[in-house]
Amino acid sequence: MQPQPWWKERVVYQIYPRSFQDSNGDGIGDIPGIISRLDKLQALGIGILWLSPVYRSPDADNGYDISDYRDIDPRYGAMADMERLFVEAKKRDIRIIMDLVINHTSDEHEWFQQSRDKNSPYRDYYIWRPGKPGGGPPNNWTGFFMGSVWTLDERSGEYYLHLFDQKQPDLNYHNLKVIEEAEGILRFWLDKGAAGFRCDVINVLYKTSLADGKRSVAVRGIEHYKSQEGNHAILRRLRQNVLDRYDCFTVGETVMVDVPEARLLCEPERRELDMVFYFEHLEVDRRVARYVPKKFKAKNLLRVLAKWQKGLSWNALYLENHDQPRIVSHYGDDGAYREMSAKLLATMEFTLRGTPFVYQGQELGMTNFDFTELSQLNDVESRNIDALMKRLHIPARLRWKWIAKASRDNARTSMQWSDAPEAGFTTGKPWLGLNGNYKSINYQAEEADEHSVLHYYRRMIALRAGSETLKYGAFSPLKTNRRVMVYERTWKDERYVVLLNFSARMTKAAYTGEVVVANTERTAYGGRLEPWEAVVLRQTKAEETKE
Ligand code: ISL
Ligand code: CA
Repeated sequence: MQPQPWWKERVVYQIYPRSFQDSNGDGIGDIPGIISRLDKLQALGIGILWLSPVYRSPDADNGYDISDYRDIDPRYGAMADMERLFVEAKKRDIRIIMDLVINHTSDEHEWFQQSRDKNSPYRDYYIWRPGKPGGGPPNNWTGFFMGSVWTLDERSGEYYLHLFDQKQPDLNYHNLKVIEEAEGILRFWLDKGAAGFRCDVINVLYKTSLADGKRSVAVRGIEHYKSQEGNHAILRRLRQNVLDRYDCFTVGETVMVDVPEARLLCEPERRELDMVFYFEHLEVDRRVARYVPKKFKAKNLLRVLAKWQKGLSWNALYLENHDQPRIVSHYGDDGAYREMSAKLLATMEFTLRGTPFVYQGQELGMTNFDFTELSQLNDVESRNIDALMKRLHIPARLRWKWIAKASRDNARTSMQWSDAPEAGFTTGKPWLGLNGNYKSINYQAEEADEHSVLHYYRRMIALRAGSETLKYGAFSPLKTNRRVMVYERTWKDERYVVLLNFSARMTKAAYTGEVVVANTERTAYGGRLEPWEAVVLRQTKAEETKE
């Protein structure tokens, strides 16, 4: 086999800086805090860090609204701290990728402030339009955080477009200057030592037309800007002019993509992105977007996983991030089987083909928050959804039930380091809140217990690192039903069979082989899976499988 790029060999760890480690008692995690925990990340075995935004920001969407791309927000530290982080990470053979948020800026960015003046050269950096002749916004589009995408700016009497919050105006990618600015931002961080980018909502940059959108419950108008040819051209240009000149990679967050669309965005011969985050595998138990639930079935999950495993030559594997509920509360059982199911989900993630991403706390089996009312939440999306559902006359109890399950704040509570006050995250008061279960679920306790979820993650990371079959072997689904999924990975003479029981019932699954890893103490497999058991069997060509 040809030597493979380093970003296929390594595991990525996502840090949401504001909730990871506070170093100065203001209740907000920061860069010195991250540096103080690097040894622990190295011990976990990860080789790449992805930092959610640490740039200067007024914080309307927790840093995804940037007011200066070349500066660190004082809440997180100074540029000198960031430079020290690059150096300290490098010492531990950890590379860092930055979050690239270039679909929109903050409304407090200098460009937007200038842009409010009709005669400014910056006017054309954003998308300004007069209202409809009879009054009202220029078209009928609705955004990702609900409501119209247009906000009227009193100063110039025109509307500006924002697919997200009104404090996140979209840049105008019909303007070459904007593309050049983006190139400058990429170069700036690559020159500082970044090893690549996670590219925020990167398939909606280019708005082909501003015509009215088709009827739709959510994001009306998306057919005019999702994965357009103009967007592909921009990605190719960024690649040619900048990215190809550095040893780096990109993973694009691509919204509402199917396999054919994703292939156009990340198949190697296209020379656009290196991988994409899609969402379909996290939505098999949802009806409308993320908020209306439906029953989980293992076979639906395997069908989606298989489609993407077969459809793309390389996957970005993830089960959690800062926008998703905790996976153990989502597809696992965060009660009696928390540890078992967290380990089962780890087994699944690390035995699929692609680059695995672990979100902070996932390696501890951290659960959804235990908040009891909306006022404890901070997330702009949760608040807007609640308001929308209220207008639809959905009763308060049901609204809260749905939001509590799906809110983005589930993943944003403080990292649980120890059983000390505030879980060792801060000596002050955390900006969001701390899960009451931190006394038992925390890094320190799990470090001391060799049967913990943390130790299991270490084991899975090491197992993948040492196995060509797990990294590069072909994937095929073998068998599935409501509760169980079985798939194989094959490479040369070796075959791994992965058996996962997503239920509290004992289940039969007749396969043979030597046990490579299991989330139980077993050393041999006899054809029956315990509740929430995960087993990986290894066979070589000589042996026969019986089904
Ligand atoms: O979070 C979502 C589902 O609830 C998505 O709709 C999300 O808004 C979308 O995936 C885009 O996410 C990214 O860009 C947003 C930011 O709020 C998210 O945190 C970020 O991951 C705007 O920059
Ligand atoms: Ca701090």
